[in-house]
Amino acid sequence: MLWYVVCLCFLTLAWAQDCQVANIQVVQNFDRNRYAGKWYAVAKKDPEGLFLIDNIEAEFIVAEDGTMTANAKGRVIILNNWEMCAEMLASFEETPQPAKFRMKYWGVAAYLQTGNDDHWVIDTDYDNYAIHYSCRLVGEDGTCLDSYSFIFSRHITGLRPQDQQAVTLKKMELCLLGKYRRVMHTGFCYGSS
Ligand code: RTL
Repeated sequence: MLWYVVCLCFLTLAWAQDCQVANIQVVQNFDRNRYAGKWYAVAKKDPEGLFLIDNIEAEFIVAEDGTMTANAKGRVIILNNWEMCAEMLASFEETPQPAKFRMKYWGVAAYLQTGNDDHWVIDTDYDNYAIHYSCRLVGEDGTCLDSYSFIFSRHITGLRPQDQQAVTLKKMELCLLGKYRRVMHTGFCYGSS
């Protein structure tokens, strides 16, 4: 009986983990008003190329008409050795699924990266943790060839122990378990607007 349950668990996991971008589950009945406010990145999985390094935080703002924007900052190194706090802005475009957005982003300074990425909210309890995912390139086999993902927390100190299990499960579903690195908060961006 025990073996049967164990096998069933593995089968369920294998099924949940087919790594097809089209099968990735996002938050049901996503409520952007509850998602609004400040989040600290406590872990991240990097995409190819230049990216935010650490001291990453984001604030999501929902206007009266419901449109969502964000500002974010984080330490970056550009031109090979110039370290700075990148201040970024973003606007979000809705899709038929409430937890899936298209995110247009750009830097407050013109020399910073601009882009247009998916912004999917995979899971959140709104008050403590949120799991973000973005696939930049889907391969011919339907799996993601270039993705990035943030684990956000409302608390700069990290995830609460009771949220860690849910987050690990989602990392697994995203086929990204073991690919995240902790995001340090050292005060590098303090004083930036
Ligand atoms: C996240 C939260 C919502 C707002 C924005 C986000 C992403 C920012 C990125 C910035 C990259 C900047 C670089 C600058 C160097 O030129 C998802 C955090 C805008 C991806 C690489």
